[in-house]
Amino acid sequence: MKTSKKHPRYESLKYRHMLVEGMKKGYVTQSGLIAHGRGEAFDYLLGEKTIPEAFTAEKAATALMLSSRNPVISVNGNTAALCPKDIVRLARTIDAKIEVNLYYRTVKRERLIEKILLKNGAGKVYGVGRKASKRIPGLHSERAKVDPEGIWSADAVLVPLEDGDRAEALAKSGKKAVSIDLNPLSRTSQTAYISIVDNVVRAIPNMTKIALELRKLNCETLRSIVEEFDNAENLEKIVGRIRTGLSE
Ligand code: PTJ
Repeated sequence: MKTSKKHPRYESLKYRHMLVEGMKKGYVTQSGLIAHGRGEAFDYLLGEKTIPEAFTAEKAATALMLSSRNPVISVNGNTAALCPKDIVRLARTIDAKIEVNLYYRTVKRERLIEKILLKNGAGKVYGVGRKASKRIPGLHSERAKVDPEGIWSADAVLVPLEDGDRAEALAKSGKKAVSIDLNPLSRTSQTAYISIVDNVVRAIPNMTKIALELRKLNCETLRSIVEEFDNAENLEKIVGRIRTGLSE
């Protein structure tokens, strides 16, 4: 379906249609559409823009990824539908690997997402089919399956649109999880090492822009940016912002 660019909700409708297309092609799940609806509701409460707290988290997260030994970006169905090119650009800018990791895992979906990422310029895509031969301990969903060369050996993992359990399991395996989730109260946001409360379509390009600046800095300076960031305090500010916005 074609939507006029003059429509006041053009952007929002465009992203909905991208997800519906992804579902028709078989790589976005029906639950992915429901998850998007929940995200939209929080985005609305946050003004559908990158709030200052989100930008601060994006900066800390970019510094973390840049100062990590083996950073990996995890990609699911929704992310592949919404911003595949931006994911590839970010991966290239911060020198990170890209791994397909799905909650509703099927080899067909993995291969379709791999194809999209390759078409958008990715050199290599991890975690597809038998390559996901390791299991993250303590995680009982299909998300546990990871690539030994990707998430398994990563020290920092960027996880857009999670389902809750993984940030905790990644932390227990000694990895630093960076979440992108519009819900500041979700289990993912509450357990991630750095929680970015922003729409993935804004957060990923923001991180690329930030990375172009930060990658000029040395590792020590990057680490001090990460250390100065207080995730719990940042999340509290975001919840406060929603509360104030509603009472106004
Ligand atoms: O592709 P798969 O099989 O890995 O499945 C992906 C989904 C998204 C279906 C799966 O991870 C899932 O069920 O997720 P949840 O538990 O519904 O959580 C998704 C979270 O992402 C919710 O807290 C939403 O608010 C948030 N969210 C939705 N859309 C966006 C978003 N956050 C950032 N940007 C969005 N565009």
